[in-house]
Amino acid sequence: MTTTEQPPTDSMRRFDELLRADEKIEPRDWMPDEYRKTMIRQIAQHAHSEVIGQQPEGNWITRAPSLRRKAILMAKVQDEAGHGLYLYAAAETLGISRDELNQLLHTGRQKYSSIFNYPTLSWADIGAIGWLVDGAAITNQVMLTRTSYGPYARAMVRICKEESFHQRQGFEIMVTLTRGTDEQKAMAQDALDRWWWPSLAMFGPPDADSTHTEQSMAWKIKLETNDELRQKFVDMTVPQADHLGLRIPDPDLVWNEERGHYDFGEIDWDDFWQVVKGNGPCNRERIASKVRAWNDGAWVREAAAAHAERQRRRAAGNGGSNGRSSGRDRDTEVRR
Ligand code: FAQ
Repeated sequence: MTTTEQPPTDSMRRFDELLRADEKIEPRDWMPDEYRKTMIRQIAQHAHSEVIGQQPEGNWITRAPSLRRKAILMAKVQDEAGHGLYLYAAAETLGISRDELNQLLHTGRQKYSSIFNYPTLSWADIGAIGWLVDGAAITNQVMLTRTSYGPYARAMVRICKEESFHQRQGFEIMVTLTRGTDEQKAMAQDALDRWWWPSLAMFGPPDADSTHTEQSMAWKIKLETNDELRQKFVDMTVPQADHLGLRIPDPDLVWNEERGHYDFGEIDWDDFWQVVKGNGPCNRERIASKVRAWNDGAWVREAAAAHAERQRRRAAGNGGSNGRSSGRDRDTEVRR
């Protein structure tokens, strides 16, 4: 039972039944207001992360060390924009518009992931982001392919496929650097030193301090807790660091035979909360760039809306037309 405070209505019973049967909640289904709010918060935060997450890597597109690396990085950054768009579309099915979501982000009323507030200081950071940040993102998102809200779960399936390509391209950069000159190896180690702890913090606060985990688990939004996912990520990543010949910057990291997992040191949660509150090294810069891009893009949104409106009017005036233009109409359109 997920809604214990009032006597259950038929709608609540149906919602609970869907969850119990591991079926998806769809936009047409009744859902408790708090479920809707939680979904909007999480999906929006996720969408904003994908969009803001373009900035640290976008910073290296002009400085990628070869044409091949540049083409791959551009494709990756474009993928992140696409993920943001699927996710905004999923959030819109809950009755909030993309404009509103952007306003909430720009005015600090919605969050994005802490990880994107750290600077990318060297090319090795692009390897470390793909390997660690995308690696952490997939660990969390594989779980979310089975989350209870249908549009979010379906968006996650496609996103995970692309994230796993991103993770591999990052790892491949790290392989190349660690097999290179001493200077390149040092760059790779330095990137791991700086990105390791923020990547572990990405999973959110420890379970004991997590505000939403208990309710989100009851609603099957989350199927694993922050600490369980963090452990999974550490267990997966330590052998990869060994393969690269890199040292994880944690003196307490040790295999625990009894638990069948790695033990690891304490995360600096004060640093995490400072970053979440807006005081990380790049928070101000990230939001300022986002707002600038949004304002600069106003004319594109206006032109697209005017074009859609003209298409709609034309289709409406077109008697029995199904609203789709023929190839010939499209040709005429382009010439005008
Ligand atoms: N950063 O009660 P919980 C990517 C907040 S995508 C900032 O545990 P919850 C792809 C949380 O909102 C990365 N804030 O929260 C990519 C809450 O505050 P509120 C993004 C955080 O929701 C790769 C408070 O702390 N992925 O990287 C963070 O149950 C490379 C208490 O926390 C997603 O968003 C944080 N790290 O669990 C793109 C996945 N953690 O709202 C470009 C979807 C927690 O009450 C390049 N999201 N907070 O004021 C989730 O799975 C969950 O929302 C968690 C947090 C697990 C992040």
